[in-house]
Amino acid sequence: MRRRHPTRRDFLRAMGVGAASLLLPGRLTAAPKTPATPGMSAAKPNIILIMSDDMGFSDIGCYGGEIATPNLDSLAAGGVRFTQFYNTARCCPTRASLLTGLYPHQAGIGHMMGDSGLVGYRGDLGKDCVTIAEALKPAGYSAYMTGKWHVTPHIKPDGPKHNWPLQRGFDRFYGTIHGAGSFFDPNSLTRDNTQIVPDTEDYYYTDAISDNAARYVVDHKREKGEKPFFIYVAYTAAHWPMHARERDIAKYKGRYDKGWHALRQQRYDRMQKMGLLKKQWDMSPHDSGPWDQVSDEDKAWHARRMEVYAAMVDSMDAGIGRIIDALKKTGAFENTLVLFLQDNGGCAEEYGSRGPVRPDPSKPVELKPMAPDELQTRMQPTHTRDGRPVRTGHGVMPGPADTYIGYGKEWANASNTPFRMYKHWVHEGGIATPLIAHWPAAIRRKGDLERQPGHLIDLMATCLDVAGAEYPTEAGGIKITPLEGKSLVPAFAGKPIQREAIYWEHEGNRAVRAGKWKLVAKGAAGPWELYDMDADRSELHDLASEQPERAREMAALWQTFAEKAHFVPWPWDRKRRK
Ligand SMILES: [Ca+2]
Repeated sequence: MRRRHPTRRDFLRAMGVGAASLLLPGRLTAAPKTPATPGMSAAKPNIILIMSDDMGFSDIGCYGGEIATPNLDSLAAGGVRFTQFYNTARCCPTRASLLTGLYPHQAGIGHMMGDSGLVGYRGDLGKDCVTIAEALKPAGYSAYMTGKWHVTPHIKPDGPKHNWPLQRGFDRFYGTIHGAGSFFDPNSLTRDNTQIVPDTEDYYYTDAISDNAARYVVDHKREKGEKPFFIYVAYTAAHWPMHARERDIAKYKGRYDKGWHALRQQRYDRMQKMGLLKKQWDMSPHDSGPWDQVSDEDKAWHARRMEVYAAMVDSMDAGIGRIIDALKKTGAFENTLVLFLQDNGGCAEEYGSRGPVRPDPSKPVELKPMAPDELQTRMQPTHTRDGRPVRTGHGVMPGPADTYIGYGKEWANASNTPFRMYKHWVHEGGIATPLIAHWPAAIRRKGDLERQPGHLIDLMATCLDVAGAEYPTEAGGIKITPLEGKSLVPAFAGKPIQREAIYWEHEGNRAVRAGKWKLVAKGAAGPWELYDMDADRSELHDLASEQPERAREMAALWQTFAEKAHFVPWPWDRKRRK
């Protein structure tokens, strides 16, 4: 057949994209008004959306990790695990996309909280989008949130609050407006609209996020009875700093003494055994040096960094267990859809972990304890509330409140087993996340793996679908950008979701996935790489030079969408923009 100028339809068909998607508009403007799941209870389900921070694809137990996550594993055993779910590679854009069902740039947050003046990069949640909480309200839902917000630059206690959770559809909020901070004294800690200080002597943020979410479940039952609720639980575990309770760290003492290569191999083997990886998907090359060439002193330091990381995940899982207990205690467990995912891949940023120990231990400084009601305003505190200096630098043993460092590239490489790259990049190591879906009243599959690709944009569509809610076309007189995502409800039952493609842009890193093909590039000027994800999900065999026509067509597909969805113009190439 002569195909000198293939049409978009020809192209998508060649990509293996289903015919049904070609007949449907690419964007959903209204969800069905009645729940779409056969056999679903007449009562509207509750929804709990749980997300963790800066964790790799293989960290939790039911995705191959050695970290003890019995509660997540139990949700996985009673529900469905997606093997190809995707985030946007970074904290802010992921949260903007999750909350709105749009690509992050369409919600105004293509990058972080800075305003570049470009429409996709304003750094503050737009008025032409709605949050899941806002969209569910007309369907009778109460909405609560605990944890990390991070979709506005206005983090000061007395600054503008128009984009704080209570002004974006949530009835109650406990958490942080900013995106990172001490786990023992978080900056921008807020209850509803008021910034506060930690309320207990042995405060630990992960526990507070869990316990406030559990409290919302119990309070809701008492105050609202059988009416449905939506809770968004956004943990900061296991983002830097590596902060954990000593008793949790102790559980992992010695667990990482064989080093990062051994850990990657152990996880790879387990993932193969669990069926999460295809046999032909090789392990990506190590991004870390041989463990046996690390000095004994550094081995102890590195091992401790990973022990604390594991402890952070461990305590998050224990907290998820307490939220599940609250659901069971209030009789809500059966008809609650619980979703768990991660906001980006393992993080290779060496935050605070390079260079000499600071402040210089040989020059003691006098620091005053903080007043009991003094708000913490620093992401990285200079000192603990009781007046001890907060230390960074190579060799600082993390865990306690007076330390502030990351876990490092080598362990991030292990977190992302078997994939390449990290948080920031849109190769699989940056964007692949677990997605666990658990809902006893409606999901009949127990412990199954679901291999269809999905993306954060689908979470809004899924919530609307199960709630029988409609996506608005306008709000407050402003036209709302049409929804991008697809409901995952069919996929819960193993049925196909029709979609054309999934797109990424972050810091000039770009990708498009259509069917089994993925085109991906590093940086604004990096060349396109082409991968067959069925054969090579670790992205080790670039087919761009073997299949130049496919690469060109996919690049054109990306460009067309990038222009529509405000990925471009972008701030990464200022010369061209001028
Ligand atoms: Ca993150």
